Amino acid sequence: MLKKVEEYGKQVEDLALSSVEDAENFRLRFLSKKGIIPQLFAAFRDVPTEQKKEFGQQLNALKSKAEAKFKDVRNALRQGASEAVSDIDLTVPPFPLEMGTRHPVSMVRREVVGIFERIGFTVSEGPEIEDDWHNFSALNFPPEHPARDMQDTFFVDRDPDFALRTHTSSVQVRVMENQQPPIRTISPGRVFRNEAISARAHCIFHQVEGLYIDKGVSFADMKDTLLYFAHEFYGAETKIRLRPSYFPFTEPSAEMDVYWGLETEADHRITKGTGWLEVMGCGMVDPNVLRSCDIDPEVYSGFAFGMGIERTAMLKYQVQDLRLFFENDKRFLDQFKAAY
Ligand code: 2NL
Repeated sequence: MLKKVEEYGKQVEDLALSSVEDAENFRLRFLSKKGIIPQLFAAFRDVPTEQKKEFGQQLNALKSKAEAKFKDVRNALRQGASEAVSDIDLTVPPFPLEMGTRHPVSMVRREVVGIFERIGFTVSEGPEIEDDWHNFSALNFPPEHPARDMQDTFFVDRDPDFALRTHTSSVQVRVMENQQPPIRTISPGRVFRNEAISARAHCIFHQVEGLYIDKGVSFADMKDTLLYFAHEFYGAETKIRLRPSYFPFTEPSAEMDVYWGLETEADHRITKGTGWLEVMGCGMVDPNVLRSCDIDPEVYSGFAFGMGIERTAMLKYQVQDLRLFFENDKRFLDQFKAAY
């Protein structure tokens, strides 16, 4: 028996292990449950008592030697492999992806568009750089109207004039030019005005405009459509009122107010003490505008309306400064996770 242990000891020393397979075969042969060394331990019981001490010592030495050799070889092989391939630990779990949120301007735009889509309006879009005709002339702006001034409009080119659109009415002019009534369209988009930036104004903002043209469309149809919108967007109990106003492209024109209430100090501040809040402009499309687009005002009539998205979002989410919508400050945007 002692001889056998000695012989195995020599084998353990002499075996050259140069690959992962060699090391694994070595482990299976000597160290695994049914390997040589456990078998020798099992045979220990039958060794005569006077030999037990020496045999035990030799056996333990063999086991240590085999284990140490296996460990060394494995470590050497591992190190070699990691140097050859990469030291990136592919088992480390990834960083969790941070959930983003929709921008508040997008949330309001989608909600407003959705409300009008449900009553048959389709979405229309158009270019952000417009010619004079689509942005001004077709919309009944007289040649000397102040909105055409350099101070109000960003011009890209002069004679012929091209400018950044100042409203999305230009999109609706394009729809009317390309399609005879009935027309029911909603035009969301980015618009540009040369204004000083403040808490209430920005040179870039977003609008949603709507247009409905058909035979026999009346001011009452407009009021009922806008009341439906107010109930959907501001709440089922919302009261509205229409105040006379002026736009070059509508006649008559009006501002729509919703009743906001006067419960808190903030209500007093934002409604200037009246309880009423202006939320959009509207009116019956001027016959001159229809004529410009080859629609006969003797046959057709219609209404149009427009609202600012940032302004609407400021009311909905109680944002005090319009500039926050353009700064992309994560601390601001993160606050809309709950609204999305
Ligand atoms: C506002 C007011 C308004 C319109 C937009 C419109 C478009 C065509 C013809 C006639 Cl093609 N009108 N749009 C009408 C009235 C008001 O917007 O305060 N917007 C922010």
